[in-house]
Amino acid sequence: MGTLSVDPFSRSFKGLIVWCIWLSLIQSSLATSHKTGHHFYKWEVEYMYWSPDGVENIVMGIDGKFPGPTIRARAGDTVHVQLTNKLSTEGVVIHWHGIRQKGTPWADGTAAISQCVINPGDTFDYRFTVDRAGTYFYHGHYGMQRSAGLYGALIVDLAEGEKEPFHYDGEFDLLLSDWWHKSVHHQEVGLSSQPMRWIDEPQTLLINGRGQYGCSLAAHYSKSPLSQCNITGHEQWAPYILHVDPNKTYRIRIASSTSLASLNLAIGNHKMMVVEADGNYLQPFETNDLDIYSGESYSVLLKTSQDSSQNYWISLGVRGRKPKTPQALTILNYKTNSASKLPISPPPVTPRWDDYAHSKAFSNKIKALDHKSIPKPPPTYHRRIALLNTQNMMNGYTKWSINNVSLSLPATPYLGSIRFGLKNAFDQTKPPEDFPGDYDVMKRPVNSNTNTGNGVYMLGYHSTVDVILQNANTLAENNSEIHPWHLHGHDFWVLGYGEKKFTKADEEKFNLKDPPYRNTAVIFPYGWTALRFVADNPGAWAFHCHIEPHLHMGMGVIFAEGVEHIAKIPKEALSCGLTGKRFMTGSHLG
Ligand SMILES: [Cu+2]
Repeated sequence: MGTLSVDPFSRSFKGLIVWCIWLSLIQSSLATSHKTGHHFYKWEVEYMYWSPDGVENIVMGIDGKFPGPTIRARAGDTVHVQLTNKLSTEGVVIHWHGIRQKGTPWADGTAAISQCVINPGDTFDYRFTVDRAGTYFYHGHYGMQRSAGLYGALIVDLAEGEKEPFHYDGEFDLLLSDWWHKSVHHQEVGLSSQPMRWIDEPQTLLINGRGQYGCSLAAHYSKSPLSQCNITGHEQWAPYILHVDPNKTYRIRIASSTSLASLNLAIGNHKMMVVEADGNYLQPFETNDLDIYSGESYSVLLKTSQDSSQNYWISLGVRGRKPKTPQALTILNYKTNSASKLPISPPPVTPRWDDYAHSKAFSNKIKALDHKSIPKPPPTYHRRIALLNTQNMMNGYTKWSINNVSLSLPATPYLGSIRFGLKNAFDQTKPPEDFPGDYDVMKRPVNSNTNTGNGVYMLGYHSTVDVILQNANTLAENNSEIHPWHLHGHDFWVLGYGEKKFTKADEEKFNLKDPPYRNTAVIFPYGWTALRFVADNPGAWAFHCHIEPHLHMGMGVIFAEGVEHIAKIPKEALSCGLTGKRFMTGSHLG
């Protein structure tokens, strides 16, 4: 852990040498084989006292850690997490974000979709293959447990003998999040009250679970009057420092698990080369600052080629919403200096929150690398689904809706109810494929009323599906918001972004040559985003806005395909709702 005063590299040098010799012996014995590994973790999820930003609060931790432990495996390995719920008063599940769960759709960790929640005291076994190298993370997917702090990093290295299309000497992993002092239960009750009480902006941005509320990070050097700002390096909220050697190349893996905030990261005096997004290689491009939305991950390469007699600020700020949250700061420490030496150049300034031209320019630079690991998009689609994103009212409650349906999850997980044909488990009417042609996306809804629903978009197995995500004005005049959409079980090609309402003519501008292959893509205010994917993964999959309060207020849909091809679903995944009742009466599920 990189903290102010502890140098991880010198902690146990002797032990390191012994370990290196041992490791090289093992590696030479494995050099000729391509053995896949098995990683077993026994985890307990519980609430615990923690001070993520210097203010004591409760967080949802794993095995006494916040954020949860990092999972590190190689492509092709099996990960087995035996998860026990120690929360006492609520259920839990964990979603492995970016892992496609081929052949194990019940391990996707989505409550009411792929499994029943794990009850207090119960244990559930997540077993899945990590089939592709990349930067991923995991997080709670029940209620708003991501906001409660249930997340951690999941890094998949290349299989033995494979090579990255770029070189680096060292690596850092940054998991970004946002933090509220108000408890997640308090936040949730506000969102589902009448009238709604919005959660407002986060108090603090966290880097690897560490932030400094009410401190300018620089302040602790100048003796701030606030006790939490006098950081020695051992506090739970001491910044995660990046200690680097001069003239090296570092890979910085960055993932955003924020509940709400769209972020921008910059490193003073240094440019970054962006090389990976959501587990897929990109055509490398250089940038001064990186936009990252909730649910996305990137790798950037950093050359430590600047004046090594100085340290530099790394800043993280909010985009897309009026900023009420201070920038998070940490330090890029050239090891030639003390980590506590204050940078002489000021922290990079986050681009203006509403400079969407800057955000769009960044998104449009993202192109897939021509690489054997990334498939090319099919030239045409079988089915196009247009999804209009609106904010609505329902009996005085505020909702988010897709084609005027606000998602309300059923009691029986879709995976079980579709597999076993339990028609009473969810709406059997097909959700709408489109929205009225005369809908004015630039204005507030004429009729703001909406309905809840939980129907499923049943997709033809192996069919190519296009999704047009259409943004619109919210309930407030002259307002439209950013929504990062995340697809479970698949990657999609991002064929393009556009302004205002999507028209047939926009199709001409689709990028079919080198579109990025990702699992999360943003829709900009008043804009549209076009995606294409192949429905080749049997299962029931969520497709939703990754802003947690938005999903909680209904901003998502369910896709399902090939469910009849799914082998035996573990009973423990389906021991609730109508599938659970079948177990109780002893009747077979199928
Ligand atoms: Cu949203």
